[in-house]
Amino acid sequence: MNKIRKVAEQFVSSGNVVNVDEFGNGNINDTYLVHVDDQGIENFILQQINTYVFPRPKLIIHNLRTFTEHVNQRLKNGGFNLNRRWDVPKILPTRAGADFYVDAQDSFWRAISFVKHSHSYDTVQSMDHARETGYALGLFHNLVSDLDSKRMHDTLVGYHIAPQYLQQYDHAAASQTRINDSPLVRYCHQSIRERRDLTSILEDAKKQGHLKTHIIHGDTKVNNILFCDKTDQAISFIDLDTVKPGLIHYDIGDCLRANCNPLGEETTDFDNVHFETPLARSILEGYFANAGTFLTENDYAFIFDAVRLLTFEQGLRFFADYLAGDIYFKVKHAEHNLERAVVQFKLTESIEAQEKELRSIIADLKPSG
Ligand code: GN1
Ligand code: MG
Repeated sequence: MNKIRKVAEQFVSSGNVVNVDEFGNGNINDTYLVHVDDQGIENFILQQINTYVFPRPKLIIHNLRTFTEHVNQRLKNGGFNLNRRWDVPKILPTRAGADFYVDAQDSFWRAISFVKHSHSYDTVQSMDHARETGYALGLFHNLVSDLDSKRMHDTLVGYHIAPQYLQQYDHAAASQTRINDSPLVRYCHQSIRERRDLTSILEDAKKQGHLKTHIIHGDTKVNNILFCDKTDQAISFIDLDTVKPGLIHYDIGDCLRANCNPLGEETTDFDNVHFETPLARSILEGYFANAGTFLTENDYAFIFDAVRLLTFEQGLRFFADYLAGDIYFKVKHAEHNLERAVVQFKLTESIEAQEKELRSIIADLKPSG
């Protein structure tokens, strides 16, 4: 922690760093909460960007600047009648006035402000909470719906492009880095075999012009949303490294995948993994309240496919990483990515079993006219 404290000091112009604590449970970057002793200087978030995953971290900083300026402008002039706080974390400069710090080992660090009087949850707590979660995503999409995609870089090439994950899986399976023929491994291969044909559904729709590129968040788990300590309303969306051009369906699908799974991504109680459709209804209700103004007929038509695909994709990503020897996601033990993959494939089965209900919820909530 001494080394990290030294890095933290680079972002403090007055006062001392008194403590640095590990923060959150991200699978990619290392995140810390830095406590500073000077009154008037707020505690802040320090992150070491994983440059294996994000090989061009300066693009993240560029996007963050463009995004923040745009959103703050929209909040000022956009005619929003929000009746709530909505905060965007700020990039904090180093003592030298830069947006990031590169240490002697060439590691890339950046600091962002901590949104005051807020808290987050790892799982959705109630129907109201689910509605707030959807509301936050809808507001996020709304605020960037007029941000020109060309002004934002691709910080993570191939992210959420499901056919590319399928290729990576095929490659990892063929290279046989990890030889294991357990029932769980066979189950994963089988799950992929049965669904390979659906992998390109969103990319095909994009190519055919049915779905258009927007600015997306990229990682819409509920623990990336901050809630107000006083009102418990959603007040900020954090983890902005993957804010970049993409399909809003990646976000909607991923939001339902991540947040309608009460047992969570890390469970090993595989037989009880299920998709909680009533939560999906509440999330979509909240989402449509803010997104109704820019969604098209085709956008609605592909929502079910997105939920199924993004869940299958996450299984594919975990399993391909397992087969490749755990090079992308952080793991706590040798079978961790395999177990995570099984959870996602079980969740995919549960989504497929409820296709009719889900489609009718979407049709039901869709504004008529
Ligand atoms: C990664 O590190 P974290 O938890 O913010 C991943 C997401 C996955 C998620 C699964 C850049 O996000 O795509 O959905 O793990 N982020 C990246 O928990 O790959
Ligand atoms: Mg993330």
